[in-house]
Amino acid sequence: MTHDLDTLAERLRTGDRRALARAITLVESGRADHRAQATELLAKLADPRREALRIGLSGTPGVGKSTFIEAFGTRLTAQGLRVAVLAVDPSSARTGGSILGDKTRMERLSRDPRAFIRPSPSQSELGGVARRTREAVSLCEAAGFDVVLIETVGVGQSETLVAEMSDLFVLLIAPGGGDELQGVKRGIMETADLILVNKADGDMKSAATRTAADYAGALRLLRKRPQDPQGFPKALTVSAETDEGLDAAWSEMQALAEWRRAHGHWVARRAEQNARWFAEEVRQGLLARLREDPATREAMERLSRRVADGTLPPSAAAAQVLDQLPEASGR
Ligand SMILES: Nc1nc2c(ncn2[C@@H]2O[C@H](COP(=O)(O)OP(=O)(O)O)[C@@H](O)[C@H]2O)c(=O)[nH]1
Ligand SMILES: [Mg+2]
Repeated sequence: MTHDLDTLAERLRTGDRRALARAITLVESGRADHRAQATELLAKLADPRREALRIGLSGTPGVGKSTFIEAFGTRLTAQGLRVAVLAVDPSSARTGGSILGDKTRMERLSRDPRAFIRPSPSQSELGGVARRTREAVSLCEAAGFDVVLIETVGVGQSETLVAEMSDLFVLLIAPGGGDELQGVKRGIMETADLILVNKADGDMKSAATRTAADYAGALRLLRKRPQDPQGFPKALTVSAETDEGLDAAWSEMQALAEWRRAHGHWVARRAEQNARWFAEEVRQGLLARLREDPATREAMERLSRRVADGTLPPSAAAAQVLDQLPEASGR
């Protein structure tokens, strides 16, 4: 298999999309032998010189994410850039429908030789989705993609998760009637680098312009972040249908990315993200070992009954489990 992995790594480095798809399937697999291969493959491919602009994109269903990615992605590939699209949708196992919709809305991009689109796997556990997605991002970078768009629906933790693995975080908003600011959680406003009010066309154009002005006002009230130049975060109008504002949005993204590179924020942010993933991998690995250890499992089952009936506090039960573990160096 090592030989196969070498071949896969080599093909992937040339930008071969089938090799990339195979590699992502490997990192998505729940099988232990696949996990070991995935880890080996990622180590083989590690190359800090291959770096894409990672753009996180979030927005509620129907706001136009798929339409935006199709239009925006196509503009980027027309400039010669290679664009990968990954989706994070922890609910896709339940709904299933969003992928079907995406396939028709991203028809042009999915046929574009400079693009690669990977729908969310039918996996519901957020922890698994996080690992799979950040590893898929690394694979896209190793394959030489210039831009990686990471799309998520604006529900629950998936939004935070995507923001934490992106260089830039873009929030897509629909034009509204004035009370729409309340619909966006403050935490998400604080993570956004760019707010794009989509559907700024036809009847909705003036509403979109007002909404963008409202958001621009709200953004000015937020605490200034060290990773932002003057004027950021920004709120702009776009239309994924007429392409209006898409070039301006791309210019803003590039300007922000360049400023952050020049001022050390880019490197610092990536280093911090890597450190966090490393700690998370160790944490997950330890938990997996605990789950696999028969004595620990037996103790947890036994104690959980007493915790459940209230005869033992959870903290005391946990202390008993931890106390019976071998010393860290004892393995
Ligand atoms: N007028 C207008 N409609 C749009 C625009 N972008 C998306 N839509 C429409 O909004 C609906 C939802 O779009 P979709 O891309 O599937 O949204 P998603 O659920 O966020 O991926 C579709 O009917 C699109 O045609 C836009 O810029 N202008
Ligand atoms: Mg969609």
